[in-house]
Amino acid sequence: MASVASAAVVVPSFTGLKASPGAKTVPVSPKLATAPIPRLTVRASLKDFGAAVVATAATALIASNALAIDVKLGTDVGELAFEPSNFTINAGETIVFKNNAAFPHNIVFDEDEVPGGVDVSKISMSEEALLNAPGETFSVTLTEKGTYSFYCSPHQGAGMVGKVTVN
Ligand SMILES: [Cu+2]
Repeated sequence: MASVASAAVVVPSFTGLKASPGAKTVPVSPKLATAPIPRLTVRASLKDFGAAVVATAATALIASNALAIDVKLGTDVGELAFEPSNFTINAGETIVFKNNAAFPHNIVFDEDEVPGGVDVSKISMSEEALLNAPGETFSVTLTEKGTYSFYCSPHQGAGMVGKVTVN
């Protein structure tokens, strides 16, 4: 199972979190219409609130999986690499690849370096597809035990490759 989600799209899918973003901003602003400066303050804090909801939703997404590991696409210092690039997970665990720096990136599993019987087209992005936006993610759940190699097609030549062992 694999899915692509941008940070902007994740929240609306959380129908359980209806307390989210803009909904509460409308009732608040009119009450403070006569006090311009505090209103600016309130708006700023509501904006922060929205960001907090997004973060909570993202956490809920991860928590809803039995187990998950986050892999950064591009290191914090901007290197063209997966971080971590060599790691171990348990069968059924989800890998969440997240755009971090130096994007666009993508994730393609090497058909010659996955456990027998695994269809790489079902766990990979296409060679041409790219994660362009900051924070955009690609998630994949691996169920077959063994070693898998993957790469970022635009940056494979620059060494943006990785390996995951599923136990
Ligand atoms: Cu890349």
